[in-house]
Amino acid sequence: MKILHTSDWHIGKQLHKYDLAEDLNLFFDWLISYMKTEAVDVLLVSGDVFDQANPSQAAFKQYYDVLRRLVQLDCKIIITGGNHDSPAVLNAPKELLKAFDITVIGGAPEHISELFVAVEKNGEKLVVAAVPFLKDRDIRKSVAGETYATKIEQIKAGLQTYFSNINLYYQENHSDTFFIVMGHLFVQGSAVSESERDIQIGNQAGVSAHMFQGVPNYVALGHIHKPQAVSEEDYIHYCGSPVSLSFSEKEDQKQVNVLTVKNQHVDNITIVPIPKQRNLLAFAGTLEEVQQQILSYAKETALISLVEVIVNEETESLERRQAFETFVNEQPNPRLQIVKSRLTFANKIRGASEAFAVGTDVADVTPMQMFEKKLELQSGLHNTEELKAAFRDILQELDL
Ligand SMILES: [Mn+2]
Repeated sequence: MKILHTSDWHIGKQLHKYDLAEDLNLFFDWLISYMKTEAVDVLLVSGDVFDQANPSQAAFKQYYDVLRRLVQLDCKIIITGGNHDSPAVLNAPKELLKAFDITVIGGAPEHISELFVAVEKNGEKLVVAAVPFLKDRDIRKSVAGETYATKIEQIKAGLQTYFSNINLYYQENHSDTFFIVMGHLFVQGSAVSESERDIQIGNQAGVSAHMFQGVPNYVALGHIHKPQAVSEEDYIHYCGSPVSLSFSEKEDQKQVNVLTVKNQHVDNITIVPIPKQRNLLAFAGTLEEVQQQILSYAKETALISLVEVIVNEETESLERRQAFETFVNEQPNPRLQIVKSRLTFANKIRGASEAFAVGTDVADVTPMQMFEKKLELQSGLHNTEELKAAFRDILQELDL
């Protein structure tokens, strides 16, 4: 039996207002042809199907289009909700999709027994615990007046209990059957990228890989966009997002994981690289240097390259600002599009520091100004521009 593990499709995603629907369409074409050729029996989608809790009509259309094509493959499909998904939105067509052998688990159900999906194909059996993203209330009893540290501890303990109950339920009801656990969470030891939105109080709520106790034969995780096996535990895998969703993922080789099960054992785990259809690039330097890089860029991919431009100039001047604006708006290379640009000056006329006088009301200060102020006060930082860029991305992700 062949099981294909993918996650973090983020249908509807825009990269700095540039729609990535085409990237996903090409991935779906590739996925379907791969599944057909390799006769994949089970498809697991481990959360973040949509980018937004309330997807656009175009995003729904893309979702149903790909499901319609997948249904023709005679393949069991299991889809779980991620932190970006609204459980209610994902669950709305659940009963209808059941008729097409698609199981959807949008959010944590009343009882964990409802997470278990038994699959039988070609004389081989397996059971999947299709665990979606777990919200605080699914795993933690809120206590008034609790401190930050204890909240994190509670979430960690809650997750551990939840997953050990999953193991327990499996051992009591399905033991000896090949066992896969799906999950959408941060497991410690994994490297993150800019585009994972951490709802569970940042990465500090990450749990240890030991939590799975070696019980499942394979753990199919979503949430982290950079594909990776978790620490030493080679049965726990993030397959990553199928396309690059942020500039921090520009170097990633995207993949799907294909698990072959024979006689109730893992026969092999194949990492299948997804062909890259678009390059994401960052060009940095003075305006002249960046112009040069952009004009000489000649790589050809199916989709035009998306570029982040970071220009650092010596002394602030209106003329430099205008030259920058003009270049960004009118850059002539048809192989790329600038979707994100920033101009900074080593010598500012008026720095962020002057934006704050003593007694400034916090309501008058933007989060970005606050962050810049914090950086100013922090001595010995060498990567402030990078930090600012990362912070700007976070603000954008959160729509602040
Ligand atoms: Mn995601």
